[in-house]
Amino acid sequence: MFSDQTQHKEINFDGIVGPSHNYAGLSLGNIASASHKGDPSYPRAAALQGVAKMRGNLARLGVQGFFVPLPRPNLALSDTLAFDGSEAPQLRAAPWSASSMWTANAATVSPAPDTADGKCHLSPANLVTMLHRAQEWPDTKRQLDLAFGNGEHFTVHGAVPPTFGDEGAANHMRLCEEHGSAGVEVFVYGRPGGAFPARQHEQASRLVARAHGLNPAQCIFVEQNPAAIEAGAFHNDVVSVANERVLFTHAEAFADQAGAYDAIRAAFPALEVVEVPSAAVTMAEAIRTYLFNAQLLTLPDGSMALIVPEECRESPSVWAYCEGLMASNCPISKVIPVDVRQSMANGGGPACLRLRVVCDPATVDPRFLLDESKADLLEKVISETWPEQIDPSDIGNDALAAQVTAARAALLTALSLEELG
Ligand code: SUG
Repeated sequence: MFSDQTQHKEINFDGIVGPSHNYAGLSLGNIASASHKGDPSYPRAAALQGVAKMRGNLARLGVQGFFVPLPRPNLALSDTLAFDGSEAPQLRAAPWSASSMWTANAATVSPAPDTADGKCHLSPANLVTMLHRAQEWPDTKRQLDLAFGNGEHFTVHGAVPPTFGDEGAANHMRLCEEHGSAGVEVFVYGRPGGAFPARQHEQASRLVARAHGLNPAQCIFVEQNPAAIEAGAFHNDVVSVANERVLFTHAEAFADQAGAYDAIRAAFPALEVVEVPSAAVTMAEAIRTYLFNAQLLTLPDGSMALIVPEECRESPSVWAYCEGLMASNCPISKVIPVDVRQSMANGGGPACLRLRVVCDPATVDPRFLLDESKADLLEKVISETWPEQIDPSDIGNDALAAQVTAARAALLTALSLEELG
């Protein structure tokens, strides 16, 4: 029953950007989404940017996974919303959202070394705070059931009941000596009552921890700084990221910053905090550039690389900080910018685009694992079938619906994943 932990690796499952990617300004509290509302989007370029990011990490790590876009437009949702042409354009856009690309919100994952039954547990996130995201979880679960269908190694749960908002791994961090060893899981929640919604509820996090069979002594529940949510950090992964023993965080990420470090250190004494002071990078600049929405990766030589959005290199304060980091003795020895601008314009950086699963890759359905030839195939299908441009006024149009549906079907056929059709 217990999986061979010596074979465990961290696998990043990136969401392939769907053919309906658009800027409808649907996410209250997400500054990028609001400020790009009404802009034309470029789904083909967006998806190719995502594949290029995956290729880079495949070369760095030797392993990379992906999830396919969910079915859009979601006609069942349009029916439920009783669309008759009189609905507001913003409501009309919800069934078209390509937001499943941000797989950090697909699920919360507790790897086998952390759980009572020695299996990796996954709970799809209910994403109830936003209508366009709340439609995701049943289709996400279908995909998780397939990718992690090996019941000897994985348990895929249902979503948390909708009263409690759950946004998945974006509010979950894991500290450990190395990925295959037992870890401490940190759940970050927001308190409602501010100008913007607190999307992760404490009780959702606690429920997930219980369902996954985590040892209560190895779970830490931390409140996000309400001021960070007000400033536009709608998920914790906009202000913090952890990898192995390192927590890379903004100094204003948590409601009680020192208390959070103390609580984590009590369970995980090896913790190394790399704290970015506000004097070096303001909260506003951290949110604008998504410095913390980075992938913090352990490279095969044991050193760590931070994969950041290109926007970080263009910011004098953020890039000066990154250069200082690379020149210092800190465990993060490389900072590598990637171009995910199409996703960034909707508030999704490199870390939003991936779900981390620690497991033996041999236990995953291989159709969800990338290699160079599959990356070529993805690029071919995307280049041939994804719309080049979508204007917000195209949303709802039958010809676009047909194109988007056919593009996804072509991808499923190419990947032998027709059962997700
Ligand atoms: O839920 N944007 C997403 C971005 C999610 C980022 N994920 C993490 N931080 N892990 C959101 O706000 C934009 C939709 C629109 O406006 O069309 C959107 O849903």
